[in-house]
Amino acid sequence: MSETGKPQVCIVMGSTSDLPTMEAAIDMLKEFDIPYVVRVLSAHRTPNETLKLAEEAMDNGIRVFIAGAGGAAHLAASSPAAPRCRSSGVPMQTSALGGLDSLLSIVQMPGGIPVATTAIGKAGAKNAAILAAQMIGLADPAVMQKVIDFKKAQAEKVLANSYLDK
Ligand code: RP5
Repeated sequence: MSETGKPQVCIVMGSTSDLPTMEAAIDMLKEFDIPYVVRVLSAHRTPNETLKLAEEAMDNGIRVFIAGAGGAAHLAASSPAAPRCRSSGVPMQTSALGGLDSLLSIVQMPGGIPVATTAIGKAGAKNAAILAAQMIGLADPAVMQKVIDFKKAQAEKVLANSYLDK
């Protein structure tokens, strides 16, 4: 938990249709006890409100954006307009092109617009939250310990089923 208890991560998605995917990020932030806010805003449909969210983010205690968007997914570039925040983009799986459209539009940011692009879909949403925890954990040992514990438990689960020839 942050010292102030204020949200440190902003999960933003372009549409409510992205929520089933982005719940994987919400679940991970809950596991790490990282306070968060969730907003639905679109870089294309609500550009002014999206920019306002980015502008106000730092003053509101936000350190990391996780932006989920599909198709021509500009949202991950809009949210990090807040210069002191870090941003991950989660490409949504789309019915038209399977998410390759989302992936390429998020990963191919022009120079000067850093966005950490994750895998397509739920795995990407989960990884964006773990990445956020690792970033926050650099200045918060309690969060970093939770990430370490998570990874240890994950490894133990794999190793518990490692010998299939018994
Ligand atoms: C994007 O357009 C959203 O992130 C969503 O993935 C996609 C489709 O949105 P809807 O038409 O389902 O609202 O902005």
